[in-house]
Amino acid sequence: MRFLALVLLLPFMMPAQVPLIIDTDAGADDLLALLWLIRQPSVQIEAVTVTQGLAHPAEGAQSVLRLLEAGGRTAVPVYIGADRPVQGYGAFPDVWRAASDRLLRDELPQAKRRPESRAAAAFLADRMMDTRRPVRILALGPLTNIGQAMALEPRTGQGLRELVWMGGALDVPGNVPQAPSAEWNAWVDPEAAERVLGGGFRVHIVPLDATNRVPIGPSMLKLFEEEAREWAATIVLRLLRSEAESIRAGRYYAWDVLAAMTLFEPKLTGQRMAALAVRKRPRERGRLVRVEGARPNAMIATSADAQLFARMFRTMLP
Ligand code: AGV
Ligand code: CA
Repeated sequence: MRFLALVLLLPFMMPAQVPLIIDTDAGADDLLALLWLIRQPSVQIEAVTVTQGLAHPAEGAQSVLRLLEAGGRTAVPVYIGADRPVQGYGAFPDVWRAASDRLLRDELPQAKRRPESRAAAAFLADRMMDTRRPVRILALGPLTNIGQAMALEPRTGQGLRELVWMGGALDVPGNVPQAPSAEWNAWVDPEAAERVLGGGFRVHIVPLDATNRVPIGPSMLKLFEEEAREWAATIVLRLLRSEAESIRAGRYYAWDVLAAMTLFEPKLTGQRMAALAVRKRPRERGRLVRVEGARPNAMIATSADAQLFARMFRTMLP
């Protein structure tokens, strides 16, 4: 039994050598996740694709370029995605979007490089088909870019080793006021999430069930206020400060950082296979549900180890 569990889990413990594409909506915790990954020397970041979500893609790409340059990863191409979800008009609140668009503008100089001219979905459609060089995707926002890539190239996904997505809520309440059982990334583009769940490749979801266990509270902010000296720690501090209000109110979590860390530390989350579907009708839009009797199509992170998370997060203080 234990052997069987290990065999089933094995493909999810990915070696760091498989290159990684980060698909992000460039919010504050997205940039924390990107910074954490930049600082792992073993990670081969092949590209960053910016999706609509918290930031607008063109603005988000500027934040990503600034951070990559500061971290010395100047050869990583950055692709801009479409401005609208695959279907519908779901969008994050304007105030969140405006704040996300401005991230790192005062902290880091404008990047010397520009984003690629090719659209994110076109790049992904090709890359996800290349079976000679398998790749992983870490998706940290609405799945628009990947959903679009799948529409462009129906055979795509064969070259995708694994897709890890921060999104959804399964056995816990959602975080979208207008659809209480949905999580934001799923609610903004449920059609894209549905395509990904039906893609036939390995999907690993890090939903609110797991991220609820890793709040970033006032004590973490205080720690960085007191100890941040080196550049990366200073950037962490600035990004946390931009969310100080939510942090003090107990409403801030290391959503995307947890998803990034699961690529390295299988012990960080409890995991289980599940057969999932996503609802699309207005009141339930973006809600993840289990499908009785269907074949499992995703691995779900069901919980997280808060202490291990805190230890890993503190490595950003040198
Ligand atoms: O629902 C979690 C997703 C993550 O990808 N995002 C934030 C992370 O980037 C949406 C979100 C939920 N609550 C938020 C969010 C808040 N209070 N501020 C900004 N974004
Ligand atoms: Ca995000």
